[in-house]
Amino acid sequence: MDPYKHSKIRKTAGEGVVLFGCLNAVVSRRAIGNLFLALALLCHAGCLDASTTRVYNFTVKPLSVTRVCKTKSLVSVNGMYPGPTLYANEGDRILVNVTNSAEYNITIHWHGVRQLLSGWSDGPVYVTQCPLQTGQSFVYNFTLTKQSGTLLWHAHATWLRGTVYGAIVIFPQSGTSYPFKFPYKEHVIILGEWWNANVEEVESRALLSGGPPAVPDAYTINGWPGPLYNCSQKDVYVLKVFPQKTYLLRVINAALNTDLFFSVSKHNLTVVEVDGDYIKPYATDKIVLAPGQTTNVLLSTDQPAGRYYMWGSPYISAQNVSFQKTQTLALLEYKGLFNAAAAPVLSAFPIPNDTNSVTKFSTSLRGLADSLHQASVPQTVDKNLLITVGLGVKPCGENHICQGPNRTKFTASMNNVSFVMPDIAVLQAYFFNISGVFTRDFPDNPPFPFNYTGLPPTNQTPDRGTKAVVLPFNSNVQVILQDTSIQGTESHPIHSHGYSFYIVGQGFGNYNPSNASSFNLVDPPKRNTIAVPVGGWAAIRFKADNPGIWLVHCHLEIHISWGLASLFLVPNGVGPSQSLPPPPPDLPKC
Ligand SMILES: *[C@@H]1O[C@H](CO)[C@@H](O)[C@H](O)[C@H]1NC(C)=O
Ligand SMILES: *[C@@H]1O[C@H](CO)[C@@H](O)[C@H](O)[C@H]1NC(C)=O
Ligand SMILES: *[C@@H]1O[C@H](CO)[C@@H](O)[C@H](O)[C@H]1NC(C)=O
Ligand SMILES: *[C@@H]1O[C@H](CO)[C@@H](O)[C@H](O)[C@H]1NC(C)=O
Ligand SMILES: *[C@@H]1O[C@H](CO)[C@@H](O)[C@H](O)[C@H]1NC(C)=O
Ligand SMILES: *[C@@H]1O[C@H](CO)[C@@H](O)[C@H](O)[C@H]1NC(C)=O
Ligand SMILES: *[C@@H]1O[C@H](CO)[C@@H](O)[C@H](O)[C@H]1NC(C)=O
Ligand SMILES: *[C@@H]1O[C@H](CO)[C@@H](O)[C@H](O)[C@H]1NC(C)=O
Ligand SMILES: *[C@@H]1O[C@H](CO)[C@@H](O)[C@H](O)[C@H]1NC(C)=O
Ligand SMILES: *[C@@H]1O[C@H](CO)[C@@H](O)[C@H](O)[C@H]1NC(C)=O
Ligand SMILES: *[C@@H]1O[C@H](CO)[C@@H](O)[C@H](O)[C@H]1NC(C)=O
Ligand SMILES: *[C@@H]1O[C@H](CO)[C@@H](O)[C@H](O)[C@H]1NC(C)=O
Ligand SMILES: [Cu+2]
Repeated sequence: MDPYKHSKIRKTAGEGVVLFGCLNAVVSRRAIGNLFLALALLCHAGCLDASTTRVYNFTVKPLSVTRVCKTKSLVSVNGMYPGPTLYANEGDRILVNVTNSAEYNITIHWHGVRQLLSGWSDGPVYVTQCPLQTGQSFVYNFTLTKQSGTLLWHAHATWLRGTVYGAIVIFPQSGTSYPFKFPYKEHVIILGEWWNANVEEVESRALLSGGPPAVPDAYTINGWPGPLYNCSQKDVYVLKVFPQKTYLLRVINAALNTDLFFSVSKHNLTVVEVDGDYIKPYATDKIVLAPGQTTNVLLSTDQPAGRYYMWGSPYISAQNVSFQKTQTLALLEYKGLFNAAAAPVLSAFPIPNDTNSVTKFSTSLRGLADSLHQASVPQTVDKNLLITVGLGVKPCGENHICQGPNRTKFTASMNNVSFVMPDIAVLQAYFFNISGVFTRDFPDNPPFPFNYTGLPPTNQTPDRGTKAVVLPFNSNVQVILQDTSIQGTESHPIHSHGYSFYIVGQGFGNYNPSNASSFNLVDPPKRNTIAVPVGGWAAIRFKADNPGIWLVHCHLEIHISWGLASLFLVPNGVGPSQSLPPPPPDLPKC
């Protein structure tokens, strides 16, 4: 089917694609004059037709793009940057035929999709599948079970997700609606990074030198950097709005290595959903998203007619690191009379290390947890893990010029194990009993306890391996994620594949078992990516009801390159409804 058939799309010069959103018949009647009225009438309670399978073709191919005075060829999907949006209703099956017509090995990950019993379609390279090599196709096949809101898809091989990314928009199940005021229109806002260099080279140069990676040349909103950058006066995403309406913005952070604040000058944002799960409405002047996080906000166009800048600004939690200190701007432009010669309104940016704002935001989120959207927070724990997340160093090796600390190379680890990417997919090794690819001895606790956020240990070189921790089927799992001060504390956005989890607690310093008494087991937010507080900890809980091999990793791309990753192995339960089926016949081979 045509992915946009039942959505209202407008193309504007220099703007890419704007979704005119999820209108139901009632709303659209008020929008008489809307060119798309006829289409809107087709969509009653949901936005899409009643079919329950949605088919997409993704062709991965080069695209020539010019930004900030630089023209380059980047890897795209279907010649779009950002890539196409996937639209579906909750409960639908999605089939995406991905064909690789680029020169790189690639996979696509459907970030935040639970992949219940469909682990073969998850996407992380050499974890659930071997890559699609040039010329190969693979049909990703999964359902969107009990999730609605905004997620994203992105490449999951090397650093290709720097340009290969797009939104996943999941409307409420047919016949149901949002648990908040029905928006007049809705739009996808994807924050990203632009690199003048080829992102693959940025990665390989960093890994060769062992030092920190180059910083991006710009941040972007829907692929556009905005007027603060050179050659970019016209490269601005423009969102035109009517006054006195409520808009739903689906905000996504697709940056490789940067947490970003997002705000709309002079407007409050009411957060209603994060990472594909509803939360209690929370009003704020700015939101913050780590890479991989998504946030739906309502925006009321209640200010005087005019032009207001929306912006993305970096949140940098690590000390003494270089970063891109600029901001990406986009325009919110009211329909109506105003002085078009006046400069658009621009509110003040936060300081880059504004951890106070980040803490206020993240600790204010509460799961919706009403009678229709009940929370199922595990009240008891069967499997308890304490996992340190942090950096480290490794020896330079001979004949190298190493640019890490003290002429070493940077590395990173979880529980002192730096993840080694195998060359056969772990899920295949698991399913077909191929030995020598991974082991099941990832430790439940740090092997040598130390003052994690105090003075770092002198030996900062972790162990290496492809190690999984086994989570018994249907067990209630609690993981305390603990930042370390090794090579500096930093907020690591930890993402789990195959599971969303409840964030039951967080704090600064070292986790203390007495902290469990103040966990929120009533209405915690549910996410797939938790930004562990810098120099602190976060506690997450979930039920291990999805058999398979699941990558859990830092979503700062340089950190996963350095090994900040591990594997959850969840064995089958009883019978086919609790077991991972065999791989699809077209799964790429190594
Ligand atoms: C996908 O591509 C196939 C050809 O490979 C074509 O027959 C089909 O119509 C396309 N489907 C969509 C939804 O574009
Ligand atoms: C996927 O798309 C490719 C390229 O168009 C095509 O050759 C292949 O037959 C398609 N696969 C399926 C299952 O439709
Ligand atoms: C998708 O997966 C479902 C469930 O395993 C299966 O029944 C169906 O045949 C698959 N569809 C395609 C096109 O592979
Ligand atoms: C614009 O270009 C100048 C000259 O090359 C450079 O010094 C400056 O950093 C650039 N500004 C941005 C925001 O990239
Ligand atoms: C935004 O919210 C704050 C706190 O609730 C309030 O003081 C302020 O007036 C609001 N601003 C706008 C523009 O609504
Ligand atoms: C933020 O950075 C500035 C400049 O480096 C520093 O002076 C300040 O103490 C930092 N603030 C916090 C909250 O870390
Ligand atoms: C570099 O090595 C010296 C001497 O061993 C040590 O004191 C210092 O902390 C090291 N620096 C870093 C950044 O690891
Ligand atoms: C793998 O080993 C398990 C346990 O020994 C066995 O039940 C299963 O059939 C084996 N799978 C394959 C594909 O050989
Ligand atoms: C850990 O280090 C911090 C920071 O130096 C210090 O305040 C704290 O007392 C130390 N904790 C223990 C148990 O030594
Ligand atoms: C990490 O593992 C290495 C290798 O076994 C060991 O030398 C080092 O002391 C360990 N460090 C910590 C903090 O556990
Ligand atoms: C965690 O427990 C420690 C020790 O009792 C306490 O100092 C700290 O405030 C607690 N943190 C949170 C977030 O509850
Ligand atoms: C592409 O993938 C194949 C199969 O895993 C592998 O043999 C090959 O080395 C990969 N190529 C590159 C450039 O990584
Ligand atoms: Cu990290």
